[in-house]
Amino acid sequence: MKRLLSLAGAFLVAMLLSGGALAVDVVAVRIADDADGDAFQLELEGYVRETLPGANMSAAYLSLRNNGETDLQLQSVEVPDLEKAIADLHTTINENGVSRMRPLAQLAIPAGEVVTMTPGGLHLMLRGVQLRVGEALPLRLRFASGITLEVEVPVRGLKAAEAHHHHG
Ligand SMILES: [Cu+2]
Repeated sequence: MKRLLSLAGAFLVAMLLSGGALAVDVVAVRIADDADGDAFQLELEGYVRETLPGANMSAAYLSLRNNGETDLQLQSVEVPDLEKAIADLHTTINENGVSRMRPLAQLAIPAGEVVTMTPGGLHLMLRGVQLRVGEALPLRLRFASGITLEVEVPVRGLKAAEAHHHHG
């Protein structure tokens, strides 16, 4: 799925294609700037883990590939449909053999590179959510350049989520 828009007031709504259980969900976004030819080009895929019964915390794992020539800064993520839900960028560090999560002020996605969130690494911490397999969670990604991207990520089972597929 590709779109070409002007950067002026750019607001793009992209829906991840949802298929069968093993389907790869990918959305590719291109927003061209007529002025200097710099384009926002992002390929994004990901999933969110289901919540345990009675729990309201989860984590989402996104893979963001910057196909443009400008570095991107993901500043914040919101859950537009859930009033009490909070999404925070977290990284995981190892301190004397103990894994600890640390909030990230923003996430840089350098031009031509891919940033992949994984269990035990970078992730999107979610609070105030209850998610079941088969559902999709809408997320709103805000970038430093002012671009806002809305996506839906599929909810995967806890075991399926651990066995994250590899892709090229
Ligand atoms: Cu976390």
